[in-house]
Amino acid sequence: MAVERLLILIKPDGVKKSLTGNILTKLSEAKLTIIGAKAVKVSRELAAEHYKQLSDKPFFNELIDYIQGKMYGAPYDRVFAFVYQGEDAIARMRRIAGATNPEEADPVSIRGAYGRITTKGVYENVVHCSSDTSEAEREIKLWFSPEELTEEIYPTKIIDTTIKKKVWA
Ligand code: IDP
Ligand code: MG
Repeated sequence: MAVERLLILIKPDGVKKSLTGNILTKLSEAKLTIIGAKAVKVSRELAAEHYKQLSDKPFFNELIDYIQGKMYGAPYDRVFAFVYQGEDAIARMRRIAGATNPEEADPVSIRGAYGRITTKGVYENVVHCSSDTSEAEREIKLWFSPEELTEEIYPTKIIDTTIKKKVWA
């Protein structure tokens, strides 16, 4: 079995419901290593890029609002993003997360225990979990820069930039 990495997001409904601790405890059953972690205010561009394979779905606009936490407002309009690494990581984490539809998810999984379907029909299922290695690589590179991870899991390169950068005043 191979070492894999994946992106986990605690979605804004998980943040709003104060489930961060419960979710991390449940995920820790998989005995994986966290190699990146941060809080993110999700821009519309990031949301649309993350879910680009679902752009033709009837629920796409609601899904983008949901991952941005639009309906919750501050201070819940954010996600907590993690990169986990370990043996067979993707299947193990998806088992703990549960099925996409929270009503069909195993009741002891995260989505089964804490998810719901909104009156607008959005599956508020508390966590995002990459579904295969290529999706995981795309998502990790989208959400994290190389220096935000404790391991160099993909090839990197050094470039010269003249980009303005915000630093502490
Ligand atoms: P996944 O999150 O289990 O990988 P995907 O099919 O990649 O499931 O869908 C991404 C997200 O879009 C889901 O987690 C859920 O929030 C939402 N979603 C997926 N399918 C539906 C649907 O049929 N109705 C409403 N929301 C959905
Ligand atoms: Mg998916």
